[in-house]
This record gives sequence, structure tokens and C-alpha cells, in this order.
Amino acid sequence: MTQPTDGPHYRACNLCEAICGLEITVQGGRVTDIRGDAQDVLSHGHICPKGAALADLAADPDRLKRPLRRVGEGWQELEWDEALDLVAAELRRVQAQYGPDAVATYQGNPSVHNSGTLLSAGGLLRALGSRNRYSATSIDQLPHHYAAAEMLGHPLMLPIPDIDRTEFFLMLGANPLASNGSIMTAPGMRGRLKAITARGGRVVLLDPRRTETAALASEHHFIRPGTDALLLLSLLQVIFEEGLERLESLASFTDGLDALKAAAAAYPPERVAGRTGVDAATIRRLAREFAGTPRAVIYGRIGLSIQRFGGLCQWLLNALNAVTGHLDREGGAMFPRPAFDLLQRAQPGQTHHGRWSSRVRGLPEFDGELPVAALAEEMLTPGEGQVRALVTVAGNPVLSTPNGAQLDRALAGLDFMVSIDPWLNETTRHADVILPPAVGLETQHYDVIFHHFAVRNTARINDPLLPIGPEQRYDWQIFEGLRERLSGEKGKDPAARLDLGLRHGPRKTSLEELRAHPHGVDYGPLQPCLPERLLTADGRLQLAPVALLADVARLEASLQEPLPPLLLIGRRELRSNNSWMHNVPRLMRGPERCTLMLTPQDAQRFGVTDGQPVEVRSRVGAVTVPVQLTDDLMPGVVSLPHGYGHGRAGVRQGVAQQHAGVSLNDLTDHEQLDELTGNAAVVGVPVTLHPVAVAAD
Ligand SMILES: Nc1nc2c(c(=O)[nH]1)N[C@H]1C(S)=C(S)[C@@H](COP(=O)(O)OP(=O)(O)OC[C@H]3O[C@@H](n4cnc5c(=O)[nH]c(N)nc54)[C@H](O)[C@@H]3O)O[C@H]1N2
Ligand SMILES: Nc1nc2c(c(=O)[nH]1)N[C@H]1C(S)=C(S)[C@@H](COP(=O)(O)OP(=O)(O)OC[C@H]3O[C@@H](n4cnc5c(=O)[nH]c(N)nc54)[C@H](O)[C@@H]3O)O[C@H]1N2
Ligand code: SF4
Ligand SMILES: [Mo]
Repeated sequence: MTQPTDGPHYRACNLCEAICGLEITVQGGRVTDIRGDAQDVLSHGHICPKGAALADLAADPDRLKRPLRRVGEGWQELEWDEALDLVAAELRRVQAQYGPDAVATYQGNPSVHNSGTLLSAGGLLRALGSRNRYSATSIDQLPHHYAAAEMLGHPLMLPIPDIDRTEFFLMLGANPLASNGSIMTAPGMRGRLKAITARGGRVVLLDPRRTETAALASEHHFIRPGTDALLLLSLLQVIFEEGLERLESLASFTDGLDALKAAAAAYPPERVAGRTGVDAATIRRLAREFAGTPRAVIYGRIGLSIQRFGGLCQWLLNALNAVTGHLDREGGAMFPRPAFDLLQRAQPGQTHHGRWSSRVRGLPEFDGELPVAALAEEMLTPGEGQVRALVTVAGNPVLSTPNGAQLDRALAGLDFMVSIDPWLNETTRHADVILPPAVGLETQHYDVIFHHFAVRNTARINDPLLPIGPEQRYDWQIFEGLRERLSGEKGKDPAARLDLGLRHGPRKTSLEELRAHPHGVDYGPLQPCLPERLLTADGRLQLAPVALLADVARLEASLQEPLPPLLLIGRRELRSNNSWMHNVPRLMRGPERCTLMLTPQDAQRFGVTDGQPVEVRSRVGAVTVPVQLTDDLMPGVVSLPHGYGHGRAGVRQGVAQQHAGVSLNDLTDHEQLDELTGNAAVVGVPVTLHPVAVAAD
């Protein structure tokens, strides 16, 4: 590929789930401007500060382009063939000595934002044949997959809020004004939320913090972290008690209504008000409004997933939408039908769970993966089956997984580690070899995953804008190169697979046809599709799956536990992307962002003051961080952003290191899980605060 031609170029941003269309101006072969593409069929011109920084990522002087091998305390550059040969030989050596499971893999978030990575990583994983597969899924959306598999028959049958047609949007544990929306691909959330109220509808938010999104909502209520499942059961209780349920046409293919009713009966609002912090009258009113509005939807995102009852929460959200006639209905929760459809060839009753377990704690597999909260102990606990080597792909688990400091220590003791990642960060600094792929504007990308989560059916292909040098490789070339060396199987170009999937998909399109539409193709709003697309073994919608019903007992038991005096939650900010965009100078301007938010009441209780450093302690660790007083938080709750902690030795990201901050996951506890799904529970961590004496000089 040569330098891009001068003039405008169109492609989508691949940094977050909003997949905004961009208009990128090139002059003299260089990117001179990035703005929102007003003609994009999904984003209509929306952009955030990160999209405008996409070219900075490719130009970052700290970004790696050639393979590196660790030599003592330093690094030496390798040629690609030499590097791939070395990595394959080392992985084979460890597997020959200790068995296939001795090599673990961890796939991080950008794996799903780069179709070359997404479509090719599987070949490498199969070639390795290890059961020690981990990813960011189990500290993210695993409970959504679990509930979808149990109720609808496939982990990817995820109901998506039909936000553009709803009149009542009841939202919990999401902050789309910072995150730009998740499991709800809807670029321009500010405009879409405002449109709801402009057409006479309402937006209601329950969140322990009065967030950027709360500022736009019709009403916001504090809710105590980790108690959402109680509130959701209580909404159901009111709906059933008052006879507000109306399954309508879902009734002919739905099972479990009576069992659901029986489970909810024990949770009237008066019983959960104290624990949740939401008063009973409000719960009753919200239940009536939600059930009584013809076009309404309830949605809960990461605050509901990364807690101890994540599986229950996602089940109850789906159940609430179903029993009020809001599932698979306009303005409710609906199912997208993307041009490249991962569900097209899915067979009914093919979900996988618990086929094997982790060695140390016996945690069950889900869809081929083990919970990431178990990764460090699998490395640190000696014995047969111990993990001795690790492959990381597009991930930074030292900062992003619970008790990251423990994992940090575990990585230091591995026999061999390889990281497929463009930066030398807190995780990849432990690698023996780093294989850096091309990034962002250099890659070809089609949003295989996010069209499955989109509030409207659209498609677009994003061809590479910037050329790569002879010293660079794409992710897929790295995977295919390793796979070929490990298994002898010849690699495939993911573009050919994309094209095939598009041709045989529900839209019968092709890469060529998508290329003719630089602003994307619009297939229209979401359409009802049940019961035809149900993938349960018996073709019926399950409102009360056995495992989920049984898990209510664990929630009930939690009511006996005393409430800790202070609970820690995380937060996201517009100009960050998990742990990895802190090296872009234009995104790091302004006041310090890695602060501990707490209320003035709690500050007084713990004897700390605004701006002062405080030591935050949890069961597993301690960090020292400046305090930021705010009234926008529920008393008894403190908040720290996730993705910081760049002060570790050996990191090579100059700007990020100047804004090092501390890692939230040095406080989160690998033993706190949603025991049902295996997802990490990192919100609602009990902590204590300890004033730090400031040196006199
Ligand atoms: N306490 C707490 N912990 C959390 C969360 C939370 O809310 N609270 N959120 C969780 C969630 S939702 C997620 S998704 C995880 C994220 O966890 P991870 O995925 O482990 O972490 P990221 O910070 O997204 O790291 C992305 C890595 O990918 C690299 N990268 C970027 N682009 C590419 C590419 O195209 N190819 C390759 N090979 N590498 C690339 C970056 O350099 C970086 O090292 O964190 C989770 N951890
Ligand atoms: N700018 C930016 N955008 C991002 C990311 C990023 O790091 N930065 N990360 C991307 C990723 S990987 C993901 S998964 C998405 C996540 O997208 P969102 O789910 O929108 O994520 P957050 O902004 O973390 O919002 C979670 C909210 O849950 C609240 N919360 C915490 N605990 C609880 C609880 O127990 N109950 C309730 N009801 N609420 C709770 C928090 O206060 C917070 O406001 O964002 C994506 N987009
Ligand atoms: S909202 Fe997400 S997809 Fe859109 S420009 Fe920002 S980072 Fe990119
Ligand atoms: Mo995520």
C-alpha cells in the first residue's frame, strides 16, 4: 500500500463500541484532520476526543513496530521470521515438557475492535490446544452471555435497547456519556437520550454516582453497589402483585412465568429499600411506569455485570423486558440482524458451560474460557498442570484484572511469555518476546461484534488508510505465522473470510458492495424475530432457568451480611480507553483524573480533606491517591477510575508515566466473584481510608 491520496477518506473509529464514522483529511500524504462523518448512516457526524486522536496512536514515538526480545534488563530487536520461530519453539518446548494446558492465553478488549485479530486469533488458540484460555470477558460482559444462553439459547442472543423508539429508558450501572454506550452500539448517546425526553419520554438512571449521564436523565437515584438484583426482583414483585404483566404474543413460546413469580414474591419494595438505598415508593412507581409505558426498556451494563450477582442481574433485566411485553418489540429490547451474522449457523441447544474447571479453585469454564480471576493462582500454585507460559493478545491484565499486583508477581515467574501488543506496558514488560502489530488507521476492519449490538442494522467496511512499513505486520499475520509454525496449517487472510460471511449472510452483500458505500449501508431499524430466532433446545424462551433460580438463595443469604462502611466502585472517563490511551498528549491535558472521589460526610468520618493524598486499603492491597470531594456520590461509596497505575518499572510510555496514577485493580479482590458465572466482582469492594501525613518540606 502506498501513501493515502490527498482529500477526504471515510472509515469508522475502532476504539469503542460506538463505531463512529470519521471523515479523515489527508494532505501531503499525512492525516491533517479527523472529524465525525456527517453522512455516516449510524453515527451522523458524532465523534469524541478519542476518535480525533486516532492518528496520534499510529504516530506515537513509543509505539513498537519491530519484534523485541528481552536480553537481561534490556530489549533487542529481532526480524519477524526469527521472532516467530523463537516464539513457536518456546511454546512448543513448554507444552512438550508440561502438557498443552501449561500455556495460557489472555485476550484483551481490542481483540474485538480489530476484525483481523478477532477472525484470526482462534486459529492460534486451536493450534495451542490449551484449556487455560482467559479473556477480559470474565471481568466484563460474561453475565450477559450467561443469561442469554440460559434464556434464549445462545451467548450472543443479546437483547439491545431500541433507544431511538423508546419512550421510557430505565438504565442501571451504565454511563454512556463517558463510555459512549456498551452492548448498545449507538453513537451520539447525548443526542439519542435527549431525543427521548424531547418526544415526551423519560430516562431514569440508577447509579451509586450522579454521573455525566445522570445530568441528562429525567431522574436519577443512588443505589448501593451490588444490590441491583434485589431491586430488579422487587420491580418484578410489584408487577406481578399488581397484575401488570402482559407477555402478549410471547406467551405461546415462553416457560417459567410461575416460577419467576414465586421467586420475586419474597422481595416487596419495603424489604429491599434499606439494602438498596432506593425507597419503596420510588421502586413501586418505577415498576408501574415501566410496565405501563407501551414502548419501554430496562437496560443494565457494566455496573451490573462486574458485581457479585451479575448473572442474576442480567437474567432479571431480560425477564423484566419479557414479562412487560417489551422484549422483541419496537422501543423495547430487540435483536439486531447484522450482515456478517455469527449466529447464522448456530444450532439450537449448543451452549457450553462447565465442561472443565480451573485446577486450583475449580471454577467452571464458560464457552471455552476460564474466569480471569483465576489466572494468577494457576501460575503461582505449584503442581501438575501449573501454568508456565502465557500468550497475551491486546490486553493489559496487570491493570485490568482483579488483584493485578498478584498477577504482576505471577508474570515475573513464568518460564516464557509472549505479548502481541503495540506497546511496552505494565503487562508486556514481563514478556520475553513482544510481537507488535499495526494499529487503528493502518488496519482493515469490519465490526463483526458491534453490529450484533447495534441499535440499527447497518454495515460498513474500513480499509486501511495508512500504509505499514516493511518492518511491520498486521495482527492476523502474526497469528497465522505462529499457527503455521505450531500446527503446519496454512494461514488464511481474514478478508476472504469476511467476504464469504457477508455473501452468505442475511444481507447477501460483499466487501465489494460495502466499499461502494463509504458512509455505510443502512438496513433499517431492528425487527421483531421471535420465536424464529430462539436457539434454546426446545425452541422456547426460558424465563426461569434452573441455575438462575437457584442462585437467588445466594442473594438471599447476602442479606445477612453486615454492610461494610465504605464500598469502592470504578469509573470511566471520556478521554480514556481502559488502560491504554494515556500516552496521547492531547487526551491527557487538564487536571489530574486519577483521584478518589468521596463525599464530604465520608471525608469527615475518615479524617481526610480535599486534594490530600489518602491511603486506600482493601483485603488484598493498598494504594495512595489524592482525594476529590464531591456530592455526586452516594454516601458510603468511593470511586476510583480504572486503567491507571503506569508507574511500574520498565513501562515505555513517556506521557502515560507522567500521569501514572494508581491501579484500581490493586485493590479489587480475585476471590470476589459472581459465583454463578465466574465473572469477577470488582464493584462494591470493602475498603478503608487512612490519611497520609504530607512531608513538611
Ligand atoms: N476494576 C475494574 N476493572 C476492569 C473494568 C472495570 O470497569 N473496573 N473494566 C473491565 C473491562 S469492561 C474491560 S474490557 C477490561 C479491559 O482489559 P484489557 O483488555 O486487558 O485492557 P486494555 O486496557 O483494554 O488493554 C488493551 C491492550 O491492547 C493493546 N492494543 C490496542 N490496539 C491493539 C490492536 O489492534 N492489536 C493488538 N494486538 N493490541 C492492541 C493496547 O496496547 C493494550 O495493551 O478491563 C476490565 N477491568
Ligand atoms: N471513554 C471510555 N469509553 C469506554 C471505555 C473506557 O475505558 N473509556 N471502556 C469501554 C468498555 S471496555 C466498556 S465494557 C464500556 C462500559 O460502558 P458502561 O457500562 O457505560 O461503563 P461505565 O462508564 O464504567 O459505567 C458504569 C456505571 O456503573 C456504576 N456502578 C458501579 N457499581 C454499580 C452497581 O453496583 N450498581 C449500579 N446500578 N451501578 C453501578 C458506575 O458508577 C458507573 O457510572 O465502556 C467502553 N467505552
Ligand atoms: S465514541 Fe468511540 S467510536 Fe466514536 S469517536 Fe469516540 S472512541 Fe471512537
Ligand atoms: Mo469492556
